[in-house]
Amino acid sequence: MRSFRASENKMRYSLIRKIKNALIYVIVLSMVSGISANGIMAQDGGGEALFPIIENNVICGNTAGDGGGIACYNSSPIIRNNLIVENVATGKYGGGAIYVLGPSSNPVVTGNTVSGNKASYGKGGGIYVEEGQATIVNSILWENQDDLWNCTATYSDVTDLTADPGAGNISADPAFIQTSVPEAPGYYRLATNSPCINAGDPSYVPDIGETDIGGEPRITNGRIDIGADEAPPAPAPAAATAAEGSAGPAGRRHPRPRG
Ligand SMILES: [Ca+2]
Ligand SMILES: [Ca+2]
Repeated sequence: MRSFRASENKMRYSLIRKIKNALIYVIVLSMVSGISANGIMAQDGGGEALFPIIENNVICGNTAGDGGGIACYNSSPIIRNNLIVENVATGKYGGGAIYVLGPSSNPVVTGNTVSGNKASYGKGGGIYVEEGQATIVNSILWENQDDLWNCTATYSDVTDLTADPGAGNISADPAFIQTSVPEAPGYYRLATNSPCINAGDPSYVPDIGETDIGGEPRITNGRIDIGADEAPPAPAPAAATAAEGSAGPAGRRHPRPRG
């Protein structure tokens, strides 16, 4: 996984089609005029650049004016299977994790874990849509300082279901496996008892080559999980089947002692 330092960080998507497997970590940039700098900025670049893919990144600990993690300006990126955690927006709008601006912005946000992000003004510490619209699905929006502002999500795990209703939404502790090290394999992954497992949109079909944050299959056990991490496949029943098989046909596994 590659780390980006602040000096490398003003990536305009007029030049970059995809950003994948990056660790974007602890970038603190002061607010500038207009839209502020941030972890990633997707900006109108024309053609394909309007629809970049931002996937499988760990975007954490960044601070910016609006859009601590990602800002979209008249751009419609696909933002999928990222961890976007513990970022801060200090500006007068919000979007600790994601900030959407510009009337032609229509990002698709799917399979992300968005947690622990903050906004100084208390609105949209998770995702803040100022203009345009965002399609948000299969995502954990948990314990941000206000998960969603001026947008809705479906098949997602939200902190407050009354504030953020949507088809298929749940509100339950995601049961993160927590470590303090962003590079650690367990960082914000799901424990085996997570309610997010197999709770995503049942009709979701991954793109070719799309994986979860760990590079593992995006769908296991027949249905996508909510958030960036897909739980491993359930243990194949082969072992149990073999055990049953060795025990003989049903009904004869517990023969009564004779005699
Ligand atoms: Ca699953
Ligand atoms: Ca996984």
